[in-house]
This record gives sequence, C-alpha cells and structure tokens, in this order.
Amino acid sequence: MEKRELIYEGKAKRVYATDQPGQVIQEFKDEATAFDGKKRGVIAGKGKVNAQMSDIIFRYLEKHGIHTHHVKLISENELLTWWLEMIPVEIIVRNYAAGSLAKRLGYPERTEMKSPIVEYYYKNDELGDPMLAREHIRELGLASDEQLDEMTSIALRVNEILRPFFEARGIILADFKLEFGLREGRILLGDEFSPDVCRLWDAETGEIMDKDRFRRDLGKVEETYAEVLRRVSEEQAGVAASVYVSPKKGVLDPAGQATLGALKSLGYEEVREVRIGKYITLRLEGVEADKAEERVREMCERLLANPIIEDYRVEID
Ligand code: AIR
Ligand code: ASP
Repeated sequence: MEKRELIYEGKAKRVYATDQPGQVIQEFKDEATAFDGKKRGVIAGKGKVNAQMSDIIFRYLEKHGIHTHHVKLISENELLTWWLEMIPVEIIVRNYAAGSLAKRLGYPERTEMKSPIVEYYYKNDELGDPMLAREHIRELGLASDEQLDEMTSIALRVNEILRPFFEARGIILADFKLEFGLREGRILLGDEFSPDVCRLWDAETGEIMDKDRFRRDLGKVEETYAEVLRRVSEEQAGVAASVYVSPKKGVLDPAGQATLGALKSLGYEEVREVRIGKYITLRLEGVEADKAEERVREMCERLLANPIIEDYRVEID
C-alpha cells in the first residue's frame, strides 16, 4: 500500500490519501493543543501512544459489534482507516463530573452522574466548539434526527463496553469524546480513542491519566501516556474467559430435580424444568484470544466439564 498526498492536517493528525480506494492513512502527531489551540506544546511519544491505543480500542469495539472506520495499524504512529465524510458534531459521554460539565452545573469534580450524560458540541474552531441542543443541530442541518439518535445510542453502547474494559485495567473512564462520519450512507465511528479525547483516572490513587496533565501543567505527561498504553495493551491485560457448564438434556440431574420439587412446593407451578450447572471464570496471560479459546476448550474436555454428561460453552472476552 502506497502513502500519497496530504489531504488534511488537523491539530493532532495528518490524513494522507493511499492507493487503496476509500482508505486513508491517519498519522498521529506529537504536537498537543488545548483550550481551542491557545495552549500549544509537544508530548514526546504521544503520536505513537494515540495511534496504538486507538488500534487496540477500535479493534475491541469492533469485536463487540461497533462499526468503526478502523482498518489496521500500519506503523508505530499510523492507522489505515476508511475515509469518512465527517459529521461536525462531537458527542461527549460523561460518567463523572469534570471539565466543562463541572463548571456548567457547579458540581464538584468527580461527582458521579446518576446515569451517563450525552452532550453534543459543534466541531467548529472559530466558534470555540460550542455546546448544541438537538434543535441547534436541526437548525444548522448538521445531522438528521435519525442520525443523531443512532450516534447517541452507539455512544452509550461504547460507554457500556469501555467502562468495564478500563475498570479491568485499574482505570476509571470519567468521560470521552466521539466523532462519527458517513461511508456509503452508513454511520461509522471515526477519529481516535486516546488520552487526548477522554478523561482517565487511576482507580486506586485517583491520579489523572489523560490530557488534563498537559492542560493543567501537572507534569509527567509523557510517562502517563506511556503508562495508559501499557495498561490497555493486550499482553498486559491477558484474556478473560467464561465457561458455562450444564447437564446434557436427558441426563439425570439430581440437584435440578430437587430444586424443581422445592420450587413447586413453594407454589411456582409454572416451572417445567430446572437444570443446575456451573459458571467458571478464568484469566489467561500471554496468549492471543484465538489460542485462549482453544486452550480453554481443551481444559473443559479434560477437567472443567465432564463431556459425557455435561455441555459447555466458552466465551472469550
Ligand atoms: N474533548 C472535547 N473536545 C476535545 C476533546 N478532547 C474531550 C475532553 C474530555 C471530554 O471531551 O478531552 O475528555 C469533555 O471535555 P470538556 O472540556 O467539555 O469537559
Ligand atoms: N484539542 C482541543 C484544542 O486544542 C481541545 C482540548 O483538548 O482541550 O482546543
């Protein structure tokens, strides 16, 4: 694949054409800006971290049913992606108060939201990315109501997928920004997912692990970006597996029978069948997901289940 002319340069990325129809290269820069470009600097290694973290997160989201522009990581700081016609609305999801929400509502930082809050902002540097109501989006013709509904529900789903992902890595996902675009009429998640576009707090120490370190001159910016990448990397996190074991249909299940009898005597006449199995969770390190599934199946055959009388199902996360 060939890298061709520069199509667009943003504050954090350069986009290049390629010889692949519909695909572009996103090159991540070390340059950082904040407060609508008023603060400028360089975070050494940021381009690398942001490209590699986006690669990991987008692949994880794809695996969980989210459609994104991601194709693959092609160098340490470049991603190959589908070219999208971007929708100029930034979607923010907030689990905790921070930044502009803390200011707007007068909430102390780190107050947990009763349920995740979705906000819309106009991607427009000249206007300073103002917050938008649905009616403003309609007035400006930035997206249709259906598109906005779809982006909102994808954003909430992304939150449901990524909150536990970060939690498992000792990180609280406080808030994040998503951008969407269209490819052949379909809405895809675009842009990046990195410490530049979200707020991450260490679950144990509360330490800030995102671009706020740069915005607020907290120091240790490079080290923190590198630490976030280390935590989200697959080798570090390992693979989680769930095994569900249940008695085969038709096989005598004394525990199930006894429970069925007990339920009926409590008045639950509608219960026709009870089968009692077990649920096992495992964490494996140093293996890829495909290999992990093969290994766990082998464990089921040899120890975790009795394949003669029990069925089992393996799920790899
Ligand atoms: N964000 C918004 N515009 C640009 C970025 N990166 C992200 C911030 C933060 C979230 O959106 O990084 O994670 C909310 O930002 P704020 O400033 O509205 O509190
Ligand atoms: N990157 C944006 C800017 O330069 C917003 C931010 O991250 O603070 O203004």
